[in-house]
Amino acid sequence: MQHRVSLTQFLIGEQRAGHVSPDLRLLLEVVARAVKAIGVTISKGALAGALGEAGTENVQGEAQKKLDVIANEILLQANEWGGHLAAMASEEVETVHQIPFDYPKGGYLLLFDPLDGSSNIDINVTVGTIFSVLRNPQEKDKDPSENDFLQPGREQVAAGYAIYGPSTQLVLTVGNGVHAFTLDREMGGFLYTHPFMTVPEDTREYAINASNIRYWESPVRRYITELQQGKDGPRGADFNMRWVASMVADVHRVLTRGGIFLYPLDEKCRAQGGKLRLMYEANPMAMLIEQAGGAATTGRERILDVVPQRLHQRVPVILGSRSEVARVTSYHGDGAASA
Ligand code: AHM
Ligand code: MG
Repeated sequence: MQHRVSLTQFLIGEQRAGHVSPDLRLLLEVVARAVKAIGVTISKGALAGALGEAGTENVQGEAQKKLDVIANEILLQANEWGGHLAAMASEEVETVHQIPFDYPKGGYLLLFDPLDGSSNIDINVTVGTIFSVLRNPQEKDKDPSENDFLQPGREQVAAGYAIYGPSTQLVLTVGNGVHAFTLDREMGGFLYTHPFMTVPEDTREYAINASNIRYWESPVRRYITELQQGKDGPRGADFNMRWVASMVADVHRVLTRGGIFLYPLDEKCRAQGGKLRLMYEANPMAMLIEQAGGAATTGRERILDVVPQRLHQRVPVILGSRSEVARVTSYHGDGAASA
């Protein structure tokens, strides 16, 4: 039997190399346990009575699925007691989730989208969990405020996602490359299967919700039109399109074989600033993509440099293979971005 390194062995190695502290290692192990539990519930589907609407709305006015609520509860409960966290923030929770007073507090802040792509749950298509870890800037005995979370993405000490697909994988960075682990369902543990994932510099594949074309700004319309013209157009090559509508699945494809993913600013989402959330969707994905050699921008600036104003702030997202991200970003600089 092939010997594989477990997630625990990998993290202990990272700790010995000085890339993670003991508390961060514990945090990541707890997140891994929580996503295993989420994955089990997802895989039971209708048998667990977990499909369908919860009948509630989250802070952003979106209808919650039962699994949104279940996944959120699993992550909150798993991370409350270990003493590694100062507080948490979630897509499904309006404000900061404080650690109950009977547990010790640690030095980290954890942010997550408990179940990304939840419109795909009921049709049995891949969904995921996205998370981001920041340092708590507060003194240890104080409850962190929303303000303490509002750090630019470049301050993240770890970021990752779990993808619940044909196999369940945990994809992780602690600032030393991107590493993926595959869940061994019989043994119940994550095993190290994809060291140092890299995004190829060039690509011939793009991902965008093309039904929004009439809302796009002119730089995006120009870029996508050129791709669609294929070898008869200015690019002189054919491009393929994929759109799963689960960011985790679309970004995982980009991390695995390259590509460019866009959820740009458009007229439909302009008032909100974008579609995807900065703190627990765009920032962790941008850190992963940059760590894998790709690039991530809003079209106007590097995502990891955006200074957050609100916990649930939204931003435009353009990420993936460097050469394509650079091209569409340069179109934004051509003076036509507001058209
Ligand atoms: P969610 O966190 O509420 O599931 O929303 C985010 C999702 C992303 O996973 C995906 O990229 C996008 O919304 C899909 O949007 P659309 O349905 O407009 O194509
Ligand atoms: Mg999401």
